Amino acid sequence: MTTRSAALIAEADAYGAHNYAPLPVVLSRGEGCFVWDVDGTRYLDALSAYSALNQGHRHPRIVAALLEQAQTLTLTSRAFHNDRMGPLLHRLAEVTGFPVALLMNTGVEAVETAFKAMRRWAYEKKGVPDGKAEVIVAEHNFHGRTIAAVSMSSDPGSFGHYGPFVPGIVKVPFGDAAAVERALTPNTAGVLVEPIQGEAGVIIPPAGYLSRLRALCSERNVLLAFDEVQTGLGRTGKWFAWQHEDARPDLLCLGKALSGGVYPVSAVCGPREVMEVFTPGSHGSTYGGNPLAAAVGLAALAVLEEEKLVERSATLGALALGRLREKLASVPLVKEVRGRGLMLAVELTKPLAHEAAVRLARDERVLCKDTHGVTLRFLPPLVTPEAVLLDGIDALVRVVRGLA
Ligand code: IF1
Repeated sequence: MTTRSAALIAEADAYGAHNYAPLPVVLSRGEGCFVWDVDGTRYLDALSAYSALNQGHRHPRIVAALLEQAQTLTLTSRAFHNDRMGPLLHRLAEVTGFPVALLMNTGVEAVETAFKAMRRWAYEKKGVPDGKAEVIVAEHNFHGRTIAAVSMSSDPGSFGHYGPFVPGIVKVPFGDAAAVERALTPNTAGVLVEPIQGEAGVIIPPAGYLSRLRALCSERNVLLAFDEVQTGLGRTGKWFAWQHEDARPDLLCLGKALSGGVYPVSAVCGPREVMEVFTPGSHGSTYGGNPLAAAVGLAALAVLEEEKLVERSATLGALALGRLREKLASVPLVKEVRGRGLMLAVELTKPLAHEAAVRLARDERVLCKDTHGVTLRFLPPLVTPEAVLLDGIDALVRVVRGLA
């Protein structure tokens, strides 16, 4: 590590809270699927800020939209209208098939908004006694870092010493629709899950799980909400992960790639009969739906569509998954290779995933992230050229074989 990197790390360490333990890589430039550190070393970004960079770093179309809008109008608050929010809401309706959306900023705010919608809908439309609403969530979920989000978590690293927690949350095993059925009560407002669990290690539920949840929620007058902050907007080879089973939810949480990797934009999309629970003054955010966010969100969606990045994710993802499985099949250290679209993971039989990430960065110039000790996630931008992607996959294979 050079003195410049070390000095920058030391500065951040001296003045910042230590709520992360980053790899000792100091990035200073990004373009497309690549990033460069302060010493000019180039890396393949195989994390994409956990799927916020589906369109790649500094996509020219998205940056241009940001810069143009920044010269015009950036923020008005929602005390007034602005000329950019309506077009983004309209585009979201066309892309998601949901007639109404509520714009926020971060992913967890979208999840909180959906959580509030489910509770308010339960009291005002379903007739659940006030204060008694229950929301069913999946164990090993990740929905963000707010108190409500960590109240849903089953990871002590997320919820430890943050109590007391939000009541009315029922946790059931992910992928087990019968467990959801057993947990339903007359006070159940909703079921909230990630269609594929990201932080848990790209956990893909059994075929039919999502459509079974859909059927159960319809039968029992319960709202189904999918947190697609990470899986949405092309990452899994469909516009939305729920489309792998055609299990349309009642509420769809979006974030990350809606930002085009340049400015936080998130949204909750749903039918009018649910979203109308939000009456003036009942929910909001200073920055929610601001003109700069709307301009960026419109460009982010346009890039996904015009560059056919959803189809690309499906095609390249299948190629990458096949190559990983073929090349790691005989490696005893590998427990499972999972993936859908360009949301891929390699689970090891020993907690060596962090060491693998360290070696990938140091020896192969590929940036990945480990999770829960045993799983390495591989989420390159959807714009990654095929040859670069395959080189990244081969680098991952070399490192894993070297650990075995
Ligand atoms: C960090 C994890 C991933 C998400 C889903 C909501 C949110 C996230 C499915 C909240 C955010 C991010 C948070 C980021 C690291 C990353 C992450 F490791 F934390 F768990 F992706 F798996 N729903 N995930 O994945 O969105 O409020 O952050 O915009 O906390 O460092 P946010």
